Amino acid sequence: MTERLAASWADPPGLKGFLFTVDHKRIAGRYIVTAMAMMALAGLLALDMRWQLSLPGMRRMGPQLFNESFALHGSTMLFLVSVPVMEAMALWLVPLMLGQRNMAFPRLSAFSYWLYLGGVLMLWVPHALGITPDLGWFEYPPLSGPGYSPGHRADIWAQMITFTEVAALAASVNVSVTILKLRPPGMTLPRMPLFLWAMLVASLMTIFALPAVMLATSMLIADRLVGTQFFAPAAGGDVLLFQHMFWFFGHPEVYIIFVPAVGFVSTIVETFCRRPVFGYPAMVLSILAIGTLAFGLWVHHMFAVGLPRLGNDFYTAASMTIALPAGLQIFCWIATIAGGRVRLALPMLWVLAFIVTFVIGGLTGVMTAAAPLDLQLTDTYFVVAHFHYVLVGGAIFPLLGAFTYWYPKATGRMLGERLGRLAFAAIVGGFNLGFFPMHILGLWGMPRRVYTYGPEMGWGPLNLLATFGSTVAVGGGLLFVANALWSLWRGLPAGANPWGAATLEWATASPPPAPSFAMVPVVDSLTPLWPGDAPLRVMTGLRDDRRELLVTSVVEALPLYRQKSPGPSAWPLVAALAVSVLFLGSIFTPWALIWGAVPVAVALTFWFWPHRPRARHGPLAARR
Ligand SMILES: [Cu+2]
Repeated sequence: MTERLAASWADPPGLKGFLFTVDHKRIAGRYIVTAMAMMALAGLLALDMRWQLSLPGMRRMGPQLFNESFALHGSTMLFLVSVPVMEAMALWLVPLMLGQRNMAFPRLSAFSYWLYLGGVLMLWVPHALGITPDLGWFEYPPLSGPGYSPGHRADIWAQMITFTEVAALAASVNVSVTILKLRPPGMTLPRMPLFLWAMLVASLMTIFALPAVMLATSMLIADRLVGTQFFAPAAGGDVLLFQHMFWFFGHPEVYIIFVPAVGFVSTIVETFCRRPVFGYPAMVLSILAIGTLAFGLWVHHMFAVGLPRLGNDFYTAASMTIALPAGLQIFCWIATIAGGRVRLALPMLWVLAFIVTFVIGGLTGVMTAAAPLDLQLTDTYFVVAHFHYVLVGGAIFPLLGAFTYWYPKATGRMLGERLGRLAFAAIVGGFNLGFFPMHILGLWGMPRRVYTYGPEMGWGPLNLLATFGSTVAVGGGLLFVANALWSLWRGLPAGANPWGAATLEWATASPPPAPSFAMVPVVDSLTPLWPGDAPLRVMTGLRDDRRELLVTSVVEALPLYRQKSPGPSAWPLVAALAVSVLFLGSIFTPWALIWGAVPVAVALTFWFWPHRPRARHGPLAARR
């Protein structure tokens, strides 16, 4: 790597570099750390609630505090952890896996992070001040409307959504364009790693799903602030409209979280079985099928609201259909494992835990997809057990596996193996001990969202077991964090490719330098780094005295042109601050939309001010 190239991509030193950086690796790093910190807080909240429920008639938490705790836990996990952390993994990983030096829109990455941070502060600063949203993670009207929720708790929740969803939309646009336009020469669509397919589909799903919930929460704020009647039946509004819009986002959201996990699992399985994932075309098609079908089943969250019978039947059938592509993926992974030389390293253990746990969650999903059974199970602990199996087993376990797998690439050190196995055992064992009994509690009729229950119900022993399991799992989580911090300092040095993996991110040093790659690699197979393939070829021709990326064609990845890539900039941060002020102000006065738009417009004007490079090299720079 030339010194000139490194200098062109280096950030300014100190605070300026920290605030103005557009390096996808730095931005994604802080995105992941913030999301992991949120996950730790949400986990501790959950533990607090579990202790309250451990014995009948406990008095350590009152009903109001319990309401606030589960609302904060759910909102944090769904809006501030799951989707952001997947976007963040993509921000870090996608350019590296493409052999590229940055995202397609580097300043948009920075804007996305700062706005996400705004969403974190929007929920947790009021919590610290004692104004915590207390209506669950979906805040249905009329309960969240002006009549039943005075004050600003409901607005805080609704506007936190706007922050995080704008951030997620920005990241998704960025990720999908990067995958489509910045692939290295030779990486045609059929040679694209499954992780990139998964992130492409998840990003497109985000772009389709998220506007619905932003619109719903904005309408809720309008109902509360300026007296519109969108959700007020007395004035011709419709309360169910909110539920439809919410779940039109809410169901695909589950898959927006799960599909990236499919990418993690496929990557890890490939590396530790020493063979490409069995049935690549079937995998790609099933990812696409999930991405499409996920938009046709949201009503299964509303079976109990009294919709027409035929509607319920349709959504039952649609919900069961999506089990087919998901099942197909499970079989492809099992076939890969069965036919490969499996190495049970730590990331692979997480994958095995994922398969077992996710299959249990999928089966209970098929059960709740049946409208008649769902009428019995809805709002009981059975549903709590089901979605924790799906979300923790289907997304968090693969995420922790991915974290373990790419940790050496990001830090240059291996994650401690012994402590890692201990944390793994505690998390997976504790999780199953904690959540499996909830299926039975739900079948016995224990409702969700109760802060306590009487001894005569007979729910005490299983709740105690659930609390014990959750405590072990949270302890395992803390061990995982401790291991990550300890390994940063004491982990064994990792080379460029410690796992012997096949994808391009392992072709550069660990951790990757600021420009990531000295040259653009050229790919001629699915597994360019494995022996049996020709040594990696590279392309020359990008300038090293300024930031440039190679843009290629969408299907064939043929080189098209060189594109100037922007350097560090203050404007993403300023624009995010201006947007934050607008969002915050608009829960107090509608005028914030008008006056708040002025600083936003100023920031965006400077952001998009065209910079023509001055001709410094005579004919070369003047060339088009
Ligand atoms: Cu659903």
